[in-house]
Amino acid sequence: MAVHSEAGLVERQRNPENLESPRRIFDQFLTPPGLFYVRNHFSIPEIDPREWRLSIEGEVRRPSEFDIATVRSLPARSLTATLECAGNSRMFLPEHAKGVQWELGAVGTAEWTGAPLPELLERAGIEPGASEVVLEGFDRGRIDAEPKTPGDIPFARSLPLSKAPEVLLAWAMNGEDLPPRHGFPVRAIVPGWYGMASVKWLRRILITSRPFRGYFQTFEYSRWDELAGIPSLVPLTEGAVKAEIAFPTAGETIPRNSRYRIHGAAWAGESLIDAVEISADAGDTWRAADLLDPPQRYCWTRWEYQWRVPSPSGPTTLMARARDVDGHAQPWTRDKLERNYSVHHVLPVEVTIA
Ligand SMILES: Nc1nc2c(c(=O)[nH]1)N[C@H]1C(S)=C(S)[C@@H](COP(=O)(O)O)O[C@H]1N2
Ligand SMILES: [Mo]
Repeated sequence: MAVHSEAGLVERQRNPENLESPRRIFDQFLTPPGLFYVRNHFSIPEIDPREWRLSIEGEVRRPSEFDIATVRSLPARSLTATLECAGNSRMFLPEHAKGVQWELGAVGTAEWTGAPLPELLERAGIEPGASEVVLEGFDRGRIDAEPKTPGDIPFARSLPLSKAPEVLLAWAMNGEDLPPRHGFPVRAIVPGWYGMASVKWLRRILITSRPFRGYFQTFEYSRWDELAGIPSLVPLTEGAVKAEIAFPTAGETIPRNSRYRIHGAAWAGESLIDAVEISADAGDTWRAADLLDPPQRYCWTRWEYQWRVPSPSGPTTLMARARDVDGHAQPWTRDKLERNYSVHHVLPVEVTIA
C-alpha cells in the first residue's frame, strides 16, 4: 500500500485515483483539502475554466448555459457538510465485498461555498410535471466488467426536485478554489446524502419527469428495498447514523491501569447526533462519550471518551455506537439489503491490554 507523500493520503487505487484520508483528520473539525479523501470512477478531466460551461436543459422553459463568471456572480452561500463515500468501511466487512477497500477514511468535512441550486433552476424555469434533477460530470469512461456499459458513459446521478433547495453548486472548499480532484471548477454538494450524489466537474443539469436509471443510480450505489415483499433496487440517498473510532486502532497495545483517550467522530445523514456511547467489553456495558463539537446539521460531531484501562491484561473489544435525535441507532448486525454499501453497523476494534 503506497502512501501519497506530499499529503499523507493513502492510495487505495492508482487509476482512477482513489485516496483515503489518514486518521489524523479526526483531530480537526474541518478537513484540509489536501487530506480530504478522493473518490473517482474515471480519470480526472482537464478543464480550462475559460472554456467551461454548465448547461441546464430538459423540462425547462429556458434551456441555458452558464460560464464560470456567471455562476460565481450568483448569490453565494456557504455550507459546512460532511461527505462520506457509501463504500466507506467496506474493508471491515467479514466477507470480502467488491469495490474500493476503504477503511474508515472515506469521509471528511469541509466548508463549501457556491450558488444554491434553486438559483439556476429559477433562471431556467422548471416545467410543471418535472420531478428529478440529473447532475452530469465531465468525466467519462467505459466499464468493462459485467454489466458492460455501451461505450463511454459520464458519471451522473439524480435527485428529486424536493431535495434541490438544500443543494449547493460549489466553487470553493474551505475558502479556496476547488482543487481539480474535488471537482474544479464547480461541483454539487448534496448535504446529508452519501458522497455519490455530490457530482464533481459539473457539465450539465438535466430536468426530467421520469426517474433517471443511469449506471451509478442502478448497478452501483443502490440497495435492496422490499416492495411488498419483493426485493427491488433503489438508489442510495441519505447517509446512515454512524460512529467511527479513530484511535485506538485495531491491534494496538494499551498499558494497563492507564488512562486512554478513545476518540473519533459520528454523523447522522440529514439528522443530528444525539449521543455516542462506548463499550470496552464487547458490547455488554455502554458509557456516554463526550461530544466535542455541538451537533450541527449535515456535519460530523467529534467525540472522546476517557477510558480507565483496567488492570487485567489480555485482549479487549472496543465499540462505539451513535444514535440520532430522530431515534435511529446503529444496528448491531449487518443488513444484507445494503449490498456492498452503507457499512454502519457497530464495528469491533480489538486491542490488547498489557
Ligand atoms: N463527476 C464525478 N463526481 C463524483 C464522483 C465521480 O467519480 N465523478 N464520485 C462520487 C463519489 S462516489 C463520492 S464519495 C464523492 C467524493 O468526493 P471527493 O472525491 O471530493 O471526496 O464524489 C462523487 N462525485
Ligand atoms: Mo462514494
